[in-house]
Amino acid sequence: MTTALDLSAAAALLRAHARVLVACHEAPDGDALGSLVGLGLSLRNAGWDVVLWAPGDSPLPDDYRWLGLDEAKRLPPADASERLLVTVDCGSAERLGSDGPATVATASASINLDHHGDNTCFAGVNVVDANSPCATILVLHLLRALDLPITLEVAEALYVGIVTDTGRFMYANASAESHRVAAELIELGVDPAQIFRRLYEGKPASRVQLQARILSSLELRLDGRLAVAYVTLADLDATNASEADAEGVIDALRSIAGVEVAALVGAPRSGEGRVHKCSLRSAQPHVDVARIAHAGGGGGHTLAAGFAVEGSAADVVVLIERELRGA
Ligand SMILES: [Mn+2]
Repeated sequence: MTTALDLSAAAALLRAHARVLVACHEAPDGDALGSLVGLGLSLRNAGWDVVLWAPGDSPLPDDYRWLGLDEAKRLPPADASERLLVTVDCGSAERLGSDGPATVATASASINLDHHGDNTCFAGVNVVDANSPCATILVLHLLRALDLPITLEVAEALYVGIVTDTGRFMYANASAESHRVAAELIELGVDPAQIFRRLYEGKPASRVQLQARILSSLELRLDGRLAVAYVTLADLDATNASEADAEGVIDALRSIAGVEVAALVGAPRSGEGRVHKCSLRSAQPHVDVARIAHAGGGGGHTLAAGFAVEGSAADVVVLIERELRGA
């Protein structure tokens, strides 16, 4: 497991660079976007010239729009090579998408701020702590190292990363530190009930309709150790929902008695041919889903990981079953 906590080197590098490019991983979640906005806003408030980069071409999730995502670029800016690149919640240069490796290689300097155990330490300075519940807590440590004020907007963005990555303080990573930092952010003005409403309430009916269809595809395999469900293009068309609306279904799969691994197999996106993506969650402390994801060429955390394979949905299941049988 990777631990490389070079916070003071990261702070020194930021002090030496007036122009910064902050980037998160493709298909970003709440922690990635909370880190992106929290760090970006805070640096800008203190006078840095900041560009936000959220790589990819599918729309950013509506749940997090209120963070102020409209300014985020989807492609690296033309002057990327002249900026200090700071990546957040991103385990490898490849997770920044197809422009990732070249952008990392040509950046004037780089900082990698992350909590994935399989982080490749791809940057010049790596602040990687696999024991951190989320990336936004590492962002907070960096802001403190720089002695920057935490405004309410920044505090809300950081809080989002904690809430989403700890499964609303229910997963094994919901440590004392996650609660302590949450309490600090609440003292700075964050209203947990308001954040809950923004993240989880007032959603379109199409989301629940999509989730109902996905749940109806549930299969229990390997004597109930593996719960699999599928998102198909027909589901997305019939409900007029997006793939991101499937988020949360996997928690229903992992809640089933006897299940060790929950798997949600995604529909291939247009232009991706037969590439099937798969999200994995561990339902038992001793089951490491990152190991399964690595076997499929992906990565992630012990309890939450993912991979993609060129092949059918059935090929995805074959791979998981093979790894789980060997476990
Ligand atoms: Mn994260």
